[in-house]
Amino acid sequence: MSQRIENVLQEDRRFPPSEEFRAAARVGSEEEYRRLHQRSVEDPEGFWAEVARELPWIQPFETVLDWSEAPRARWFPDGKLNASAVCLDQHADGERAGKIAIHWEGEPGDTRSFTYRELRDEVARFANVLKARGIGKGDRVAIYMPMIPELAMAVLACARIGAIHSVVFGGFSAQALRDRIEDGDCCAVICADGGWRRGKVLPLKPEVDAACEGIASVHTVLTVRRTENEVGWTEGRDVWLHEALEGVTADCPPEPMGAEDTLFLLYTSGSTGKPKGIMHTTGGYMVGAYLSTRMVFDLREDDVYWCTADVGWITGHSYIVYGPLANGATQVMYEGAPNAPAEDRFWDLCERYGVTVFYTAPTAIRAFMKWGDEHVEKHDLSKLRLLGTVGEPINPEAWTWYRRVVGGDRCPIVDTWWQTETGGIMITPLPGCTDTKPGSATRPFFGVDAAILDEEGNELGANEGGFLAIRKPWPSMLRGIWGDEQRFKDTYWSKWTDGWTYFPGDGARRDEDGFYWILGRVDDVINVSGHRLSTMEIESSLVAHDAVVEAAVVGRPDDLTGEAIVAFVTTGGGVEPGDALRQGLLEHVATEIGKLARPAEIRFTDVLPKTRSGKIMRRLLRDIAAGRESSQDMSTIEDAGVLERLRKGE
Ligand code: 7RM
Repeated sequence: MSQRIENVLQEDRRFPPSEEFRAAARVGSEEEYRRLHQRSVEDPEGFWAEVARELPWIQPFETVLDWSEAPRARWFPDGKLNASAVCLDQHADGERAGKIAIHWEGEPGDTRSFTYRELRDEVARFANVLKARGIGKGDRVAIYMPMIPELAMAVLACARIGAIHSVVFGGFSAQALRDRIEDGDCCAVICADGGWRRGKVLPLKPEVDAACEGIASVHTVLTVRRTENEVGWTEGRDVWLHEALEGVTADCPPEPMGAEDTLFLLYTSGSTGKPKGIMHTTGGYMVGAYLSTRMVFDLREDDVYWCTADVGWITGHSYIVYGPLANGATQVMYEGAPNAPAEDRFWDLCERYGVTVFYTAPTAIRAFMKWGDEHVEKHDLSKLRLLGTVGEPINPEAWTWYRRVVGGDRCPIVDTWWQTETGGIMITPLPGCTDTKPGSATRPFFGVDAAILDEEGNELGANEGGFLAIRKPWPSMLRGIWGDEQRFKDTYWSKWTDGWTYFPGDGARRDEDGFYWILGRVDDVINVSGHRLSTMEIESSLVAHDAVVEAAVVGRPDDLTGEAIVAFVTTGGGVEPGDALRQGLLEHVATEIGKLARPAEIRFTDVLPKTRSGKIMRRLLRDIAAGRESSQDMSTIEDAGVLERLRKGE
C-alpha cells in the first residue's frame, strides 16, 4: 500500500478527433483500435510477422520470435535485410524515386533538398568512402555532427555497410564524446568543422581532436565541411569528406544483415554511473519504427512531416531517420535554434514548407508559450493537421495551449510515451480514433502489453498509481547494454521476480477508461508524511497558475514529514516573483490538489537546469534543495551557469 503513488490531479477534458480527421485516418474507430490491439497482444507473432512482411527483406524470415533466452529477445532471427535499403532503395528504385525525402534548412537560411534517388546515391557514395577506409560490418563508428543532411547520410551509410553507428549529440563535451568512443571501442569518428547555432559557429572538430587524443582504436576522423571554420589536422587520420568523395561512385550494394545484427548503439545517461550504450538490432527495430511512424502520425503520401528533435537522440533516430524514410515520407530537417533569428523560426518553416505533421517536446512548447502567441499567429499554419509531443510528461496547460494556438483547435495531439530503450513509441493516442485527454499518453500501441504493478508485481486497479510495466517482448526493444549484460538485467528486468517483465523506471496510473497517465521517473516520487506524490502532478498544478511558465518539484529531507516539497518556479506574463505570488501559489496548490501538496518552499528562478534534450534535471535540484554537493554527471547539463545561479538562491 505504502508503495503506491497517490493520484491527486483531476483532468476531465476530452478532445475527440474531428469527423473529417477520423474519416480519412488509418485507424478511424474505437472498434478497430480494440480489434487490432487485441490481436497484437493475443497473437503477437502473427501480428508482427504481417507487419514485417511489408518491409523489403533480402532473405525472408521463418521464425518470428525466439524468447527462450529472456530477457534477450530475438526477432525474425533467420531473416536478412539492410536498414538503408529499407529507407532508401525500395523508394529510389520505385515510384518514389523523384519524391523529396528531405527538405533541409540551415540556420543561416541556406537550403538543400534531396529526392529519394539523390539521397540513396549520396548515401551509397558516403558508404564507399567508409569502406575505402577499411570500415566494415560490425565496426563501431562514432558520429558527432550538427543537424545537417550529412548527419542522416552518415547514419545510413554505416547501416549500408553494416557498421554500428553510435551518434553522440553535437552539444556534448569532448569528455562525454571520449567516454562514448572508448566504451564502444570505435574505429572512426564522423564529424563536421562546425555547425550554426544562434547566429554563431559552434566548432566541433576541436572537441573531436581532444576526445580522440591517445585513443589508438580511432584510425579515421572524417570531417564534413559546413562552416569554413579553421580546423586542426592530424595527417593520416583526418580526411575531408568532400575530398574523399571525389571520383567515388554510387555503386554500393547494401550489406545483407541478420535481423539480429546490431544496427546502432545510443548512450543514455543513467541516474548513476557511466552512460549505458543501449543496443538496437536491425530487423525488429526497423519493423517498430516503420509501423509506429505510419500509425501514430497517420502518415499519408502527401504529408510534409517535421520532427524537431536532434538525430543525436533516439527520437531523431526513430522519427527522423529510420521511421519516416522507411515509410517514404517527405520531411523537413532544420539545423538551428527555434529562436534564430527570431522566435517565430519554427512557424516560418512550417508555413514555407507546408508542414502537415509536427512533432516536438514539452520543453519547446513551454518556451513557445513564454515567447507569446503572436509569433505563432503571424504565420499561416492551416496545412498542419496533426501535432505530437515527446520527452517528458506534458502538463495540461501546455497541452491545451499547443492545441489552441499551434493547432488552431483543429489538430489532434499525440502525446507519445517511450524511451531510448523501447526504440519506438509505446503508449500513444492514434489520432483518428482516440479521444485525447490533456496530459495523458492514452493507450498502449499495438503489441504493447502494458500494466500498472505494485512492488510485488500485483496489478493495480483504476487510478492507483504504481510502476509502469511491459509484459511482453516487442520488436524494437533494446537487446542489451554494450559490454554490460549484468547491468542490462539489473536495470530493466529485475524489478519483479519473473525476470521477463520490463521495468521502464516510470511511475504511472491507468484511469477508468484504460488511459495511462505517466507520473514521471519513480526516483522522482516524493514521500511527504507517508503520502507518495508524483512531482509531475504538483508541477502541473503550479503551471496552471497564470504567472507560472515552468515548475520543477523535488523533495528535500525533513525531520518531521520525511520529505518536504520544494518547488522551483519560473514566471512569465510580467508577474513579479515575490511573497505575494508565493502566497498565491500556495493557495492555488491547496485548492487544486490539497494542503498536503503545498510546497514547503518555493524558489523563483529564471531558468531550470535541463539535459540537452530538454528534460528537467530533478536529481540536481534535489541536491540544491538539500544544500548538498551534487554527485551528478554535469556533462549532460544544457546551461552550466544555471547551477551557480540556483545555488546562490535566485
Ligand atoms: C523518447 C525519449 C525516456 C523518458 C521516459 C519518461 C520520459 C518520454 C514521455 C515521457 C511522459 C511522455 N527517450 N518521457 N516521453 N514522460 N510522457 N510522452 O524521450 O530515453 O530520452 O527518455 O522520458 O520518463 O522514461 S529518453
